[in-house]
Amino acid sequence: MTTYAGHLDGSGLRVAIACSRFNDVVVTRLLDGARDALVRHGVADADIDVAWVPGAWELPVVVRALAETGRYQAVIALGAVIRGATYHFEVVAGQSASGLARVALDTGVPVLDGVLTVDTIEQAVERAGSKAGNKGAEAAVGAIEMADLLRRIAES
Ligand code: INI
Repeated sequence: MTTYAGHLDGSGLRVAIACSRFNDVVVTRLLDGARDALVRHGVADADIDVAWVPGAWELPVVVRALAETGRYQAVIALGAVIRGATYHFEVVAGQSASGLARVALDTGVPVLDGVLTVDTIEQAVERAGSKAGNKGAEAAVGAIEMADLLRRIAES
Protein backbone atom coordinates (compact mmCIF):
# COMPACT_ATOMS: atom_id res chain seq x y z
CA MET A 1 0.00 0.00 0.00
CA THR A 2 1.22 3.47 -0.83
CA THR A 3 0.17 6.38 1.32
CA TYR A 4 0.78 9.90 0.12
CA ALA A 5 0.96 12.79 2.57
CA GLY A 6 2.24 16.31 2.07
CA HIS A 7 5.00 17.52 4.36
CA LEU A 8 5.16 21.08 5.64
CA ASP A 9 8.48 21.92 4.02
CA GLY A 10 8.17 24.96 1.80
CA SER A 11 11.80 25.19 0.70
CA GLY A 12 12.10 25.74 -3.04
CA LEU A 13 8.38 26.48 -3.50
CA ARG A 14 7.07 29.49 -5.38
CA VAL A 15 3.71 30.71 -4.13
CA ALA A 16 1.40 33.47 -5.42
CA ILE A 17 -1.11 35.27 -3.25
CA ALA A 18 -4.09 37.13 -4.72
CA CYS A 19 -5.62 39.64 -2.31
CA SER A 20 -8.84 41.57 -2.55
CA ARG A 21 -8.70 45.24 -1.64
CA PHE A 22 -12.34 45.32 -0.43
CA ASN A 23 -12.16 45.29 3.40
CA ASP A 24 -8.40 45.68 3.09
CA VAL A 25 -8.02 46.43 6.80
CA VAL A 26 -8.81 42.73 7.30
CA VAL A 27 -7.17 41.38 4.15
CA THR A 28 -3.85 43.03 5.01
CA ARG A 29 -3.83 41.02 8.26
CA LEU A 30 -4.61 37.83 6.34
CA LEU A 31 -1.70 38.61 4.02
CA ASP A 32 0.63 39.20 6.98
CA GLY A 33 -0.41 35.83 8.43
CA ALA A 34 0.04 34.03 5.12
CA ARG A 35 3.50 35.48 4.45
CA ASP A 36 4.65 34.79 7.99
CA ALA A 37 3.48 31.16 7.80
CA LEU A 38 5.07 30.61 4.38
CA VAL A 39 8.43 32.00 5.46
CA ARG A 40 8.40 30.09 8.76
CA HIS A 41 7.84 26.90 6.76
CA GLY A 42 10.82 27.53 4.51
CA VAL A 43 9.46 29.50 1.54
CA ALA A 44 11.90 32.25 0.54
CA ASP A 45 10.32 35.70 0.73
CA ALA A 46 11.59 36.37 -2.81
CA ASP A 47 9.52 33.37 -3.98
CA ILE A 48 6.24 34.90 -2.80
CA ASP A 49 4.42 37.14 -5.30
CA VAL A 50 1.33 39.18 -4.40
CA ALA A 51 -1.39 40.55 -6.70
CA TRP A 52 -4.22 42.86 -5.58
CA VAL A 53 -7.72 42.80 -7.08
CA PRO A 54 -10.69 45.11 -6.32
CA GLY A 55 -12.93 42.58 -4.55
CA ALA A 56 -13.50 38.89 -3.88
CA TRP A 57 -15.56 38.65 -7.07
CA GLU A 58 -12.41 39.39 -9.10
CA LEU A 59 -10.19 36.84 -7.35
CA PRO A 60 -10.84 33.81 -9.61
CA VAL A 61 -9.75 35.42 -12.88
CA VAL A 62 -6.49 36.68 -11.41
CA VAL A 63 -5.86 33.41 -9.57
CA ARG A 64 -6.31 31.67 -12.93
CA ALA A 65 -3.82 34.03 -14.60
CA LEU A 66 -1.29 33.36 -11.85
CA ALA A 67 -1.83 29.58 -11.96
CA GLU A 68 -1.51 29.49 -15.75
CA THR A 69 1.94 31.11 -15.67
CA GLY A 70 3.26 27.75 -14.48
CA ARG A 71 5.56 29.60 -12.09
CA TYR A 72 3.77 28.68 -8.88
CA GLN A 73 3.24 25.38 -7.09
CA ALA A 74 0.24 26.89 -5.25
CA VAL A 75 -1.90 30.01 -5.34
CA ILE A 76 -3.61 31.48 -2.28
CA ALA A 77 -6.69 33.71 -2.51
CA LEU A 78 -7.35 36.11 0.36
CA GLY A 79 -10.40 38.28 0.89
CA ALA A 80 -13.19 39.20 3.26
CA VAL A 81 -16.84 39.08 2.28
CA ILE A 82 -18.86 40.59 5.08
CA ARG A 83 -22.64 40.28 5.05
CA GLY A 84 -23.39 43.58 6.82
CA ALA A 85 -25.98 45.42 4.80
CA THR A 86 -24.86 44.00 1.47
CA TYR A 87 -27.75 42.32 -0.29
CA HIS A 88 -25.49 40.55 -2.81
CA PHE A 89 -23.27 38.95 -0.11
CA GLU A 90 -24.34 35.44 -1.16
CA VAL A 91 -23.62 36.17 -4.80
CA VAL A 92 -20.12 37.54 -4.19
CA ALA A 93 -19.20 34.85 -1.65
CA GLY A 94 -20.63 31.99 -3.71
CA GLN A 95 -19.17 33.01 -7.04
CA SER A 96 -15.77 33.70 -5.51
CA ALA A 97 -15.63 30.25 -3.90
CA SER A 98 -16.93 28.33 -6.91
CA GLY A 99 -14.65 30.27 -9.25
CA LEU A 100 -11.61 29.43 -7.14
CA ALA A 101 -12.55 25.75 -7.07
CA ARG A 102 -12.93 25.77 -10.85
CA VAL A 103 -9.50 27.31 -11.37
CA ALA A 104 -7.90 24.61 -9.23
CA LEU A 105 -9.62 21.81 -11.16
CA ASP A 106 -9.02 23.39 -14.57
CA THR A 107 -5.33 24.13 -14.02
CA GLY A 108 -4.29 21.39 -11.58
CA VAL A 109 -2.58 24.03 -9.46
CA PRO A 110 -3.76 23.94 -5.85
CA VAL A 111 -5.80 27.03 -4.99
CA LEU A 112 -6.26 27.73 -1.31
CA ASP A 113 -9.43 29.61 -0.41
CA GLY A 114 -8.54 32.11 2.29
CA VAL A 115 -11.62 34.25 1.75
CA LEU A 116 -13.50 34.98 4.95
CA THR A 117 -17.28 34.86 4.65
CA VAL A 118 -18.74 36.28 7.83
CA ASP A 119 -21.68 38.27 9.16
CA THR A 120 -19.80 41.12 10.84
CA ILE A 121 -16.51 43.00 10.72
CA GLU A 122 -15.86 41.77 14.27
CA GLN A 123 -16.02 38.15 13.10
CA ALA A 124 -13.64 39.00 10.27
CA VAL A 125 -11.12 40.60 12.65
CA GLU A 126 -11.33 37.56 14.93
CA ARG A 127 -10.29 35.33 12.02
CA ALA A 128 -7.54 37.64 10.81
CA GLY A 129 -5.00 37.31 13.57
CA SER A 130 -6.89 37.63 16.83
CA LYS A 131 -8.89 35.14 18.90
CA ALA A 132 -9.96 32.80 16.12
CA GLY A 133 -6.55 32.44 14.48
CA ASN A 134 -5.55 33.70 11.06
CA LYS A 135 -7.21 32.21 8.00
CA GLY A 136 -4.42 33.55 5.81
CA ALA A 137 -1.88 31.55 7.79
CA GLU A 138 -4.09 28.44 7.59
CA ALA A 139 -4.34 28.81 3.83
CA ALA A 140 -0.56 29.19 3.58
CA VAL A 141 0.08 25.98 5.50
CA GLY A 142 -2.47 24.23 3.30
CA ALA A 143 -0.71 25.55 0.20
CA ILE A 144 2.60 24.03 1.29
CA GLU A 145 0.96 20.72 2.14
CA MET A 146 -0.87 20.52 -1.20
CA ALA A 147 2.19 21.51 -3.24
CA ASP A 148 4.30 18.85 -1.51
CA LEU A 149 1.55 16.22 -1.81
CA LEU A 150 1.10 16.79 -5.55
CA ARG A 151 4.86 16.67 -6.06
CA ARG A 152 5.08 13.33 -4.26
CA ILE A 153 2.23 11.87 -6.32
CA ALA A 154 3.77 13.14 -9.59
CA GLU A 155 7.22 11.77 -8.74
CA SER A 156 6.03 8.33 -7.58
N1 INI B 1 -16.19 42.36 -2.20
C1 INI B 1 -15.53 41.82 -1.16
O1 INI B 1 -14.39 41.36 -1.32
N2 INI B 1 -16.11 41.76 0.07
C2 INI B 1 -17.37 42.24 0.29
O2 INI B 1 -17.85 42.16 1.46
C3 INI B 1 -18.10 42.80 -0.80
N3 INI B 1 -19.42 43.32 -0.58
O3 INI B 1 -19.92 43.24 0.53
O4 INI B 1 -20.02 43.84 -1.50
C4 INI B 1 -17.46 42.86 -2.06
N4 INI B 1 -18.07 43.38 -3.13
C5 INI B 1 -17.36 43.80 -4.31
C6 INI B 1 -17.20 42.70 -5.32
O5 INI B 1 -16.23 41.76 -4.86
C7 INI B 1 -16.71 43.25 -6.67
O6 INI B 1 -15.46 43.86 -6.50
C8 INI B 1 -17.69 44.27 -7.27
O7 INI B 1 -18.99 43.72 -7.32
C9 INI B 1 -17.24 44.66 -8.70
O8 INI B 1 -17.24 43.52 -9.55
